[in-house]
Amino acid sequence: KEILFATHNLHKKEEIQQILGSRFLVKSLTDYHLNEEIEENGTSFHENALIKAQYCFEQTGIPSVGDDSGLVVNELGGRPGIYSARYASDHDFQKNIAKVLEEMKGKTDRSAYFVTVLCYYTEQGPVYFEGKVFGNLLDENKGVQGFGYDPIFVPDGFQMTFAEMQPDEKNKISHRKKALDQFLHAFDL
Ligand code: ITT
Repeated sequence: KEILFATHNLHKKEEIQQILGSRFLVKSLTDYHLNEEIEENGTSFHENALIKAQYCFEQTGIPSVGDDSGLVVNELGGRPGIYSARYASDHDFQKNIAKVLEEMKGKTDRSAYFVTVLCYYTEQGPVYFEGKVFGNLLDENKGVQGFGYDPIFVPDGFQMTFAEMQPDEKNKISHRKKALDQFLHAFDL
């Protein structure tokens, strides 16, 4: 079963494919030759997920899923939040991590969460699913797996960062996994 995700992010696509398993074939915007940048000017994860999914549905006529995700840090008033992909520099993970670590210097409350909001867009309009995973931020990078802020995030109940876990371990407990599970349940997929 083919399923179209409105993303340009290959790391996301790979994670989604691994989470959904071989029953599904995950396609991205690139696979449909939609190489244009979509302007994500929404003011919430939900709005940005909608912008991506609706764009993709309108371009292809195929029911589409948008994934908008980010890291929400309590001490930073929720930042980087919806600006996670471009907090210091567009998709430069090391610079974005460095900015978060700089702002978190000396802070004792290091709690944060990752969130994924999925928007499934069909001719009937949008439906949303959300997954969160809570944890704490380190003060340095650890591990090389995953992407984005994974090297500084230790999920509750674990002693290692997402970037120190094997991909299948992260994908069992992640925000993206939780959101995708809800999506699958809702449509009995
Ligand atoms: P698309 O919009 O094309 O899907 P994007 O990378 O721009 O790709 P987002 O706007 O949702 O996606 O930005 C999410 C950013 O949050 C992403 O670039 C990472 O820096 C971070 N992020 C999202 N999920 C993550 C995860 O599972 N682990 C670590 N960082 C993550």
